[in-house]
Amino acid sequence: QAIAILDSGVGGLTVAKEVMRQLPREKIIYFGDTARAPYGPRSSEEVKMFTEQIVDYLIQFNPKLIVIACNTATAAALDYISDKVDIPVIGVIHPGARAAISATKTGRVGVIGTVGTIGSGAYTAALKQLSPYIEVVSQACPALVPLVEQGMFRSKESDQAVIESLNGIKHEPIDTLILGCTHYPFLVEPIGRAMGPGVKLISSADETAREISTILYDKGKLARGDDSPVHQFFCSGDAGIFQKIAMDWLGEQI
Ligand code: DGN
Repeated sequence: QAIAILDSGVGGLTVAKEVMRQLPREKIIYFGDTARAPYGPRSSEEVKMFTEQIVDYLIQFNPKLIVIACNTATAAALDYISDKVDIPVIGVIHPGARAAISATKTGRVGVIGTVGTIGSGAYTAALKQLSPYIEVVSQACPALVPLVEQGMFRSKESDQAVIESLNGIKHEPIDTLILGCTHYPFLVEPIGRAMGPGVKLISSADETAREISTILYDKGKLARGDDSPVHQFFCSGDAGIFQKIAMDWLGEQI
């Protein structure tokens, strides 16, 4: 049985890569809704409906766990999808919040994400639930996802877009910044340069992979075979660009 991972596009590949690293025996079935990305500017009702459609598609493969590897869809649909299916469903917001709480020394944490994620307040709620006195500053960065989806994550345009997007938050006295969108690890270098060495960048991917491992271990469902699994990738838009970005990011043929 595979682990199903979904996102609005290529962003969830940042989580898939970490799952492959931490759990190399697990087979992954990935779905990127590239025809309808970005999800960030859409209403939460619409994102919820899209997420449900993708889950209905993925469930035919009989996965053992579903990862909503998109912060926007996690904020809009995690509870709804968890109630709907009878296998574990995990999102990326709580893992990201946990990693940030472990990392911060000053208790001042920044969050960047899509308009949908930041507008939902889901990170602030998750952080304050873990640590009530944490101070949170947030910034939506709507310009970044479309650049990543076009494969332009190592370009002058994306460097410039990162600088402009972070202009506000880089002056805040934070010591930790959550990359609250699974597309942003593609831009980790320019984001790091823009924020400077005093700010630790947190991606949900590591912690999400650890959570998957814990759940599968508890259920006795970790893969045991010695063969390398053959992963499957689906997207709803242009398969050529998706494949190019995925092979570049994952460093392997797909
Ligand atoms: N990768 C998604 C996220 O983490 O929010 C959303 C990207 C998007 O579709 N705007």
